[in-house]
Amino acid sequence: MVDQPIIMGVLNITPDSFSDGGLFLEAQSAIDQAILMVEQGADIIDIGGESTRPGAPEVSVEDELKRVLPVIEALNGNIDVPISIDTSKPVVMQRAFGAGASIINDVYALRAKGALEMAASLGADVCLMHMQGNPRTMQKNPKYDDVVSDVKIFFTERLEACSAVGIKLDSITLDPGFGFGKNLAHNIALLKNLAEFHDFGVSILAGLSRKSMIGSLLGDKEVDSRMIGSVTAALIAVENGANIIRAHDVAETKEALTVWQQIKHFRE
Ligand code: 7PJ
Repeated sequence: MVDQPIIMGVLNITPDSFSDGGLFLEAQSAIDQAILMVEQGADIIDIGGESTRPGAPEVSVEDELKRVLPVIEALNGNIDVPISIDTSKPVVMQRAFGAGASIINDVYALRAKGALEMAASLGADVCLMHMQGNPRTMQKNPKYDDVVSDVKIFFTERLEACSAVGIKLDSITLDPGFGFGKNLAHNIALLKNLAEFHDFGVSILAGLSRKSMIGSLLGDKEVDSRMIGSVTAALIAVENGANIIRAHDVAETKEALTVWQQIKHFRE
C-alpha cells in the first residue's frame, strides 16, 4: 500500500482524427508526452490504446498492440517509473509486459476470459476498476441499490477471484470507476465515501481527471477546460483517502498534492 498519494499520468494513444501523421508521429508524440509527465512528477505512466469513453467503438487486438507496443518499448529503460497498461485483453497484457510494462490497469477488473490467469502468470500488480455495464451502454440510466455497498460487493467478489488464482492482496489496487456506469449522484456518493474502501486493506485509485462529472459541476464545461475542476476533485479524493490519482494534468496535480501534503504534515 502506498503511504503518500502518488500520481498515475494518463497517456492515451488513440488516433488523432485531426492529424494524418500516422503511427510513427503518434508514437513519437506519446513518448515525448510520457517523458514530460515523468519530469512533472508522475509516479506511474498509464498507457492505453483502447478508448473506454462512453460510446467509444471497440478496438481490435492488432490495432491496440500497434498503438501501445512501440511506445512501451521506447520508454522501457528510459523512464524511471513503472509503466501500466490500460487494457482488458489478456494478449495485450502479455505483449505489453514483454515490452516493459509491469502493472495492469483493467477497467473490466480482470473479468475477460483468461485475464485473471494472465495477470497471475505475469506476476503483475493490478488495478481492478468497478464498471456497471460496458463502455458502449454504461451511461444509459445506471442503477444501484446503494452505490457504495454495491461497489463493495463487486470488490469482494473480484478479490476472491484474484485470491483463487494466486494474485496477492499486496499487488492489488481498487478503483470505484468514476463515470463508468454512474450518474452524478453515484459519482459524488463514491467520492464522499472513498474511505470506506480502505476496509479491503489495499490502495485506492481515483480517476476523476477531465471526466464529465467535472464538466457537469461546471455547467457543462468542455473537456479541455476541466483542469482546475479535476485538480480540485483530486484533492478531495486524497483528503478522503485515495492513494493514487489518475491524472492528465500532471504538473498541476503534483503541485496541488505537494501543498496538500505539506500542510497535512506541517510541524513547527
Ligand atoms: C479510468 C481508467 C479510471 C482507471 C479510464 C478517462 C477514461 N482506469 N481508464 N480508472 N478511466 N483505473 O480517462 O476519462 O477512472 S479511461
